[in-house]
Amino acid sequence: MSDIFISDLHLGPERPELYRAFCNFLAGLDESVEQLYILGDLFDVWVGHDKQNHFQAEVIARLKMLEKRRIRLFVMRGNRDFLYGKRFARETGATLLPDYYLYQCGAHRALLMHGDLLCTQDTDYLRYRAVVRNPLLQSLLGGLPASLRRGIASRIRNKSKQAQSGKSMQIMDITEQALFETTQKYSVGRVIHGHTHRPGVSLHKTPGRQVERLVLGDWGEKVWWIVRDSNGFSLQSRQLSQLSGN
Ligand code: LP5
Ligand code: MN
Repeated sequence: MSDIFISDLHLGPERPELYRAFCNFLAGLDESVEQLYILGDLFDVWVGHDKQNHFQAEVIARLKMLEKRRIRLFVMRGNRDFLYGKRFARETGATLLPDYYLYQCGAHRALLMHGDLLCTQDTDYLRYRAVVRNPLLQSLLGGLPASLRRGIASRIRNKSKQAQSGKSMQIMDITEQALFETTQKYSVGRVIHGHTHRPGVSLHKTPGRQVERLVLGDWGEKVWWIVRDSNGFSLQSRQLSQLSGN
């Protein structure tokens, strides 16, 4: 039996090859797969439900199909799609996960996160995050027509692009201090996250403790996923073209 973890697919109607890879990836999950975890940024931008957006409905329908195959779906919010709520959960059949979630299967344990909260040097982003995650602001924005919500999202994207051009790669990466503090709090020696788009497996050591970090890559040139089976966790990838049929 196995569980699969993916993140940062950044699906959108302007990237049909990603959507095809996503459909083929889901279709290719074999019978050993019991649970699929999506750790944020499934969509490139999610501004809430949008009737005009047929792409949203297609992705939701694909996810819902997992139910019939008895694959349980868990979805975490990312920084591009933090507005998921009960309706998204109902329509996809997913369980929405909190920002920190302790995954456990027998002796296999890992703290699941999107990854942005570990980037503690990116203080501008964390300030912005606290504003847009405010439930009151979200319910106000949620009441706006979808076209307005799309407009706000695109302004935030532009501001973010500008801001990022002035930030170093180091500022936009996780800090070991946050990694050690967070894993200590959850008494866990392994973290799985995405967000940084810097896939890899690394071991971080501090006196008396060590933490394994598995970072999922974003879907682009390659498709990334982690498998947890009886052998433990392993990060895997394939060329996008092999899955998208291009
Ligand atoms: O994702 P990535 O890698 O491009 O960048 C992130 C951080 N940026 C963001 C912003 C997203 O790119 C855009 C999100 C759009 C979703 C919109 C949904 C909301 C719609 C609302 C309508 C209902 O997350 C970037 C990090 C980077 O990761 C690396 O970790 O650095 O952070 C920034 O660049 C943020 C800037 O530092 C500050 C941006 C200020 C924006 C101010 C607008 C405030 C308006 C709030 C009220 C609507
Ligand atoms: Mn992200």
